[in-house]
Amino acid sequence: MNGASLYPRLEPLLAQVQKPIQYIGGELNAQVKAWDDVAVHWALMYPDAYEVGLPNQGLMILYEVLNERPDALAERSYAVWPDLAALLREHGVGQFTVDAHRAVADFDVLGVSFATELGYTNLLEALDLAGLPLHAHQRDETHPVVIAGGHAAFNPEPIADFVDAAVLGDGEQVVGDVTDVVKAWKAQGRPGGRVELLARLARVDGVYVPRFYAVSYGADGAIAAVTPIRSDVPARVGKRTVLDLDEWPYPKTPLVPLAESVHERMSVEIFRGCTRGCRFCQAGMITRPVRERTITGIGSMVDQGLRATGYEEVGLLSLSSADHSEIGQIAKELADRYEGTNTGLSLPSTRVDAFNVTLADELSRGGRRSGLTFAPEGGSERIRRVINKTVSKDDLVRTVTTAYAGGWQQVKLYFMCGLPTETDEDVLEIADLAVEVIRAGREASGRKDIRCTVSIGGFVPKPHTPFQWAGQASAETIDARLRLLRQKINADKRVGRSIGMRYHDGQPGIVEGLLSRGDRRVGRVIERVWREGGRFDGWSEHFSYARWTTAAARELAPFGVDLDWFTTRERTQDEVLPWDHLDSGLDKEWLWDDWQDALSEEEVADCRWTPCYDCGVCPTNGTEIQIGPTGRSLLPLTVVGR
Ligand code: B12
Ligand code: SF4
Repeated sequence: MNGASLYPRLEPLLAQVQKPIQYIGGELNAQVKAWDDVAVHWALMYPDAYEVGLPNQGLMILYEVLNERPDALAERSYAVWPDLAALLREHGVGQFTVDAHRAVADFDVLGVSFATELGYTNLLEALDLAGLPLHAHQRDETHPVVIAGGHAAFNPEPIADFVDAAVLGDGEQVVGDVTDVVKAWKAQGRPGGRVELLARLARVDGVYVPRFYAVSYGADGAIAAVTPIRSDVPARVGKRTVLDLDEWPYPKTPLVPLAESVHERMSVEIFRGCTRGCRFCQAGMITRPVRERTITGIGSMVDQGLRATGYEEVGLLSLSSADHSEIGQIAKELADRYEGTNTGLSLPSTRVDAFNVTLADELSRGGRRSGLTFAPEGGSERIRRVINKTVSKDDLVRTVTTAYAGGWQQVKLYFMCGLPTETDEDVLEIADLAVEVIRAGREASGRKDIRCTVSIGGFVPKPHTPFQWAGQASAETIDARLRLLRQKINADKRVGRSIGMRYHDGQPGIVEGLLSRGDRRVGRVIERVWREGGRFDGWSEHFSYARWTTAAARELAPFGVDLDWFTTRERTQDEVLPWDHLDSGLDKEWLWDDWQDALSEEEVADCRWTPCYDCGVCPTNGTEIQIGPTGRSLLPLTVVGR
C-alpha cells in the first residue's frame, strides 16, 4: 500500500547501526499527516547526515510551508550512513522518511536541497536505495518527480541526468506552484504521462527541466550551444525571489533535533540577499537583491520560535547580519526583552568592523564572552581589493583589539587560500595579521591568555560570480601555501602558541570545483564515483581523491577534456558557460566587467547605500532593494521565566 510505514521492518535494523536515533523522527514540531487526506506528497531530502541536514533552514521552511497546505504533506529524509545503507539493501527496505517512515518511492515529489555540490553522490545513493532508476529518462509516471533546489541548483548540469527538474531561487512560493501542477495532473488522470507533467512544470517560473534542453559541444571541448527542444519552454530559466519576507515568517515552529546536530540553536533569518559584492561569494550574488525582514517581523519570529522550541539561544542569521539597517536597534531591543532570562542572542561571523563588536557586546549582555568571529577572507590588502572585501590591516587590528579589550578572549578569523591573482606573499600576510592581532590584543587587554584562531578554506570558483571565469588554484598550490603559512606562524615563538590554525587540504576543493563548474559530461564521473563506493564526499573520512581523479580521467577522456579543464583552466569571455541558460538575474557583461575590475584591483561599493551599478538583478526580476529603517520598534513583551 502506498504510504505504508516501513518502521516494522526498519526497527530491527536500527539496533545494529550507529546513532539509530537519527532515523527515528518524532522531533518537537515534526509533523505527520494522513496519507490519504492529501493530493500531493512531498519527500524533502537533505543529502547529508541528519546532524547537518536537520538544522538546514531552507528545508525546514519548505517542510512547514507545504504542510500548512490542506492538500499536501511533506516528510523529511536524510542521507543514511553506510552501515544502515548496507542493512537496508540486505533486507530490501527502501530509503525512507524520518517522519512516518514511508518509502521515498511512494511520494509524488522528491525535493532535494543542495547547499553544496558535495552531496551529489548521496543523491545517487538515495535514489538507488529508494529503488528508483538513477537516470531521469528511465523513470515513468509511477516514480516521484525528482527536483533539486538550493544554491547548487543554479548549475544543476552535472546532475542533469539524474534529476527531473531544478528550481532556481527562493522556494517558498514555487513549491506551492509545483504542488498545484502535480495535483491538477493527477486529478486529470495523469494525461500525457511523465513527459506532460514535466512539460507543465517547465512552464512554471523558476523551474528548469534539463531534458528539454539539448547541449552541443565544439571541437575545443567547450559548449557550442544549449538549445530548448520544445517550443513551450523558455530559452532561459529565471530565478524565483520572495519579495516580502514578512509575509513568509518561516519556520514558525522550528524543528528541534533529537540527536546532536551542528547547530544547537534557533535561527531567525533577518534578511535575504547581499549586495556587499564580495566576488567569491555565490550566495551573495545569486540571492540579490537585499530584502530585509522588519524589526517587528524579527521580534515576533524570535518570540514565537522560542516558545515553540524551548531553545535558549537565537542566531540572527543572514549573509551579513550586521548590515541590517536596524541591527543596532534590533540588538538593543531584543537584549532588553530577554535580559535576566536564560535566552542568549548571537550573530554569525561578521565583517571586520568595530561596530560589530559593539553589537556583539550588546547581544551578549550579561552572558559569557567566549568567542567572536570575523571574516577578512584575504590576508593582504591587495588581495582584499581583488575580492572586493575592503578592510585595512589597521581596521582589522583595531576591531579585534576592541574585542579583546571588551573581555572577549577568543577571536576567530576566516580566510581563503587560492584566490585569483594570489601569491605566496598574500597568504603569508595572514601570519603577520595574526601576530599583530595577538600583540595588540595583549596590550589592550593586559592579558596573555587571549587566543586567535585562523581558519582557512580553499577557494572554489562558483557559477554566477565574477570569478566564474577564473582558473582554480591546484591542490598542490594550496597545500604548499598553507605549509609555508604554518611554518611562519610556528616560527614566531613569542605569540605562535596563542595562534591556532585550522585548514583543510586542497584536494576536496578540486572535486567541488569540478562539480560546481561542470557540465552534463560530469554526470558520468559522479555516477562512476558512486558505483565505486563514493558517499558523503563532504566528510574527510569518506572522501577519496583517488576515486574522483581516476573516474574523471576515465569518463572525461572520450570527450577530450579532463579534471584540469574543468577546474584550473581560466575561461575566456566568449566561452558558453554550462549555466548561461540559467538566469540568476546578474548580467553576464556586468559580471565580466567586475572580473576585470578584480584583476585590476578595483572595488565596487554596496548598492544598498550608493546608486545602483546595474548588476542586472532588479530589472530582470522586477525587484528592488528593500531596506529600512522602518521607524518601528519592538512591542513591550513580558517574557515568562524560561
Ligand atoms: C548563511 C550560511 C550560514 C549561516 C546561516 C545559516 C542558515 N541561514 O541556515 C551561518 C553562518 C550561521 C552558518 C553556519 C553553519 N554552516 Co552554513 N551556510 C550558509 C549558506 C551560505 C547559506 C544558507 C542560507 O542562507 N540559508 C537560508 C535558507 C532560507 O536558504 P536555502 O537553504 O538556500 O533555501 C532556500 C532556497 O535555496 C530554496 N531551496 C532550498 N532547497 C530546496 C529544495 C527544493 C526542492 C526547492 C524547490 C527549493 C529549495 O528554498 C529555500 C527557501 O527559500 C550555505 C551555503 C549555501 N549555498 O546554501 C552554507 C552551508 C549550508 N553551511 C554549511 C556549514 C558546514 C555550516 C556550519 C556547520 C559551519 C560550522 N562548522 O559551524 C554551521 C552550521 C549551521 C547550520 N547547519 O545551520 C555548509 C553545509 C555543508 C553540508 N554538508 O551540507 C554549507 C553548504 C556551506 C558549505 N558549502 O560548506 N551557515
Ligand atoms: S540591480 Fe542595482 S540596486 Fe539591484 S542589486 Fe543590482 S546593483 Fe543593486
